[in-house]
Amino acid sequence: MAFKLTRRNFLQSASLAAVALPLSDVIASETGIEASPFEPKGTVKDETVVGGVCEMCFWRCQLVGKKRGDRLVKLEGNPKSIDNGSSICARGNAGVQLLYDPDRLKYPLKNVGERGKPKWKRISWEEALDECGSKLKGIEEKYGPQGICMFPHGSSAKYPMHFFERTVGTHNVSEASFFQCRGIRDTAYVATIGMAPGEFVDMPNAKVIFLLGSHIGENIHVSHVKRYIKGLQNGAKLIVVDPRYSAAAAKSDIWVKIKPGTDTAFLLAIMNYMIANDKYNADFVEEYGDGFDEFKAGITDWTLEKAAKECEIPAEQIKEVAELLAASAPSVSIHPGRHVSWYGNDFQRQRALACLTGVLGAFFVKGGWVPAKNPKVGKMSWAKKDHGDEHNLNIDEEEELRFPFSPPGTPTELIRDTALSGKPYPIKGCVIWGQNPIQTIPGQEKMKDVLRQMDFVMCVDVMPTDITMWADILLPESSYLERYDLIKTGTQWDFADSQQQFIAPRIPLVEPMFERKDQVYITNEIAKRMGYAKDIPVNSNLEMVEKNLAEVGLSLDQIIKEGGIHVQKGENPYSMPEDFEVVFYNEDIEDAGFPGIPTYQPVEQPPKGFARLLYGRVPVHTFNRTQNNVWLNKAMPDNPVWINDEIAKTLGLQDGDVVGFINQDGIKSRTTTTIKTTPGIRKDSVYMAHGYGSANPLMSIGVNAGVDDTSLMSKITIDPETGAHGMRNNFIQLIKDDKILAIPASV
Ligand SMILES: Nc1nc2c(c(=O)[nH]1)N[C@H]1C(S)=C(S)[C@@H](COP(=O)(O)OP(=O)(O)OC[C@H]3O[C@@H](n4cnc5c(=O)[nH]c(N)nc54)[C@H](O)[C@@H]3O)O[C@H]1N2
Ligand SMILES: Nc1nc2c(c(=O)[nH]1)N[C@H]1C(S)=C(S)[C@@H](COP(=O)(O)OP(=O)(O)OC[C@H]3O[C@@H](n4cnc5c(=O)[nH]c(N)nc54)[C@H](O)[C@@H]3O)O[C@H]1N2
Ligand code: SF4
Ligand SMILES: [Mo]
Repeated sequence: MAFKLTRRNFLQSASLAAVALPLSDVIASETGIEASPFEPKGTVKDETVVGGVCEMCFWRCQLVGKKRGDRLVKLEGNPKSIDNGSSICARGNAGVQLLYDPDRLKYPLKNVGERGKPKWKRISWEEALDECGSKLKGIEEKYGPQGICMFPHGSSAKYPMHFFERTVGTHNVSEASFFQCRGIRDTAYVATIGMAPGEFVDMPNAKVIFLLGSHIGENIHVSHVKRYIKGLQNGAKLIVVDPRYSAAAAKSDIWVKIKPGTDTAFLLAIMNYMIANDKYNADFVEEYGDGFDEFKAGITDWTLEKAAKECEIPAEQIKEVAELLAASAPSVSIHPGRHVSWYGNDFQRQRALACLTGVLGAFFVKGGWVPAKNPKVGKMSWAKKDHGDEHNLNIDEEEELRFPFSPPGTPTELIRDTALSGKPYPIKGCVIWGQNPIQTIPGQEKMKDVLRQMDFVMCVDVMPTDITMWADILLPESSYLERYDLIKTGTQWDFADSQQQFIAPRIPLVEPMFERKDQVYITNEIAKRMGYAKDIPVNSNLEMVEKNLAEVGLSLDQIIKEGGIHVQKGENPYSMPEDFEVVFYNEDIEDAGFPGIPTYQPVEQPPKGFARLLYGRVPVHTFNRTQNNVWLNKAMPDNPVWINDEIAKTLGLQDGDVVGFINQDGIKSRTTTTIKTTPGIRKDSVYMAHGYGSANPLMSIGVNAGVDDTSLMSKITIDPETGAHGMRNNFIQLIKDDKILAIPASV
């Protein structure tokens, strides 16, 4: 989609000019439109305000704001930060445009049309909260607390999530960050080393950085990218395993162009080769390994040749990778990954990654996996009550866990299936807070059916994204630049021997505009109306932050004096806990009915004429949430689909051709995008950036820009150990000029 200068775009770009010129002058002189509500009041002077914490993604870089009068004109990294420092990414920068986006939610709205085809009526907060409180209470009384489900994500969703889970007492809470993102990684590492791994790899000190499907550079978390770049500058070799020539692959020493879904076979062959040739870290395994003999015996099948055939890569390359890792051990950063909900065979792959780190002895050593030791702060929230497990959908009639290695919460699919079948009980109320389950969870039509059968749906958001079209009541939250909020804690980005720690509460940089409210206000008002006034733990976001700081002897005043971030001495990150062990063969996993040794499970292959749909991040967007941001839209207005150049040639396709898609179930994309032909992707797959193709006309910039990858994911795959989604088992054909183009198997 080419950039067009509409009035809307003009106003947005005019606000860029406002950095130099008061906005009212720009608007008045060039358009004759009345002055903006954001016009600075009083005497205009420039100032820098501290205490901002970014939430354009979930990494929470620390910010300062440049203000002219009341208006925020620029965001920068907080120079006091020992995390992101003065750097922020393109999305962080563009936070100013989220703040002043004219399409942002401003007032409580009631849907007087249909779910999915809303007609909005502006209502008062009083009416909106009364409606939410009475509807949710009604559902709780009729069906029990389990009749309410919740889809939360992000910092502001924690407080309401605790209310519904701990106080009201529903188990039916499903966080996107677990069930469609990193939950599998966390529980697989817990089953192997007893803790979740974060992305704690000491890349600055690594001799080798090993990335399996993590495309750092396109996926951007500032301090993480800094670590990675520092490692490369310090001479680390880079191994990238990816079916696509990603930004990371472009920097790599070895690019393993693996067949999608076969990574576990690759990892097992590396380990088998190292063990068979005595190239593994026997001392480490001897001291910290558990079940190593069973593991060793269980993977002997995985010769280089067998894996080479399965993964469609040269045996020589697997050997080269194994040799390089072995020669550089233990200073190797085996990245644990982050978005790992791929194929439904992911728990086993994540276990294999953890075992590979163990075989190399790369835990708690320079250049290896080294967990950050973050400072403690208070965690003021709703008190935990015991509601029993009777209605926990993850526990079956025999009192066994259906998904024994599920991350916290209830697997999304259990909630959706229960809502649709009414068995074992109805789910009739839905609270959505900072998540966009329409574009986040495979099975978009299923999600719509789930929402259709609800008695009540409420949604708290900042933008009119697609999920908001499904709400009965839609509440506008103040953005991360307008509210006090959770405290970001962390450690120095570069893993120095004695890491410093930091504590950075989110402090608003501007007052909330229009009628937007924050999460403590909204949750408390609903809680009061549901009869839970006596359980309310704090009265405002500010009080929550103050109390959490007070628990560690700090105050907001002090932190502001210190420049928005409190820095203190940290601990040596390389010290290993006393009882640390790497469980290579895990009996508990076997007792639960799954392979106790990491095991490769092949995935379904594309049917004839189809290619596998792969997706991922782009540097300038965060999923769908930034799609309406005028700066970011200009940077990447749609999501061109990557297709192998030889395949493209046989189909007569060229760069820039406009195409739509149809998937294996006959589902067509609603919108189109352009073609990007490249040798940098396998012939059996196509790739597109996730998050595009919004359907909500209220997003005047993002609507219909590019294609929504989730809309093409009608096949639902579940990882059997965790209950999390596998999302890369859908297959597509292209549609050009109304003709379906079958993808040749080979050319
Ligand atoms: N097809 C596909 N699906 C995916 C992925 C993928 O790559 N492809 N990635 C997966 C991963 S890794 C993740 S982490 C998840 C992310 O899944 P989501 O969390 O659903 O991601 P977003 O699209 O950012 O949607 C978040 C919603 O929160 C709103 N929001 C933003 N800021 C605020 C705020 O301050 N307050 C409130 N109340 N709302 C706010 C946004 O406007 C948006 O509607 O998606 C997963 N699903
Ligand atoms: N700019 C930006 N940065 C972000 C985010 C964002 O939205 N925007 N989101 C953040 C979040 S919440 C997360 S979880 C992370 C996610 O970041 P990552 O964990 O890096 O996940 P994806 O972006 O899904 O990565 C997709 C990569 O996996 C490759 N791939 C596909 N199939 C296979 C396979 O079978 N095997 C292998 N080895 N590789 C495969 C794809 O080609 C692609 O390069 O990014 C974070 N950083
Ligand atoms: S990585 Fe970018 S978007 Fe994410 S918190 Fe940092 S500056 Fe914000
Ligand atoms: Mo994620």
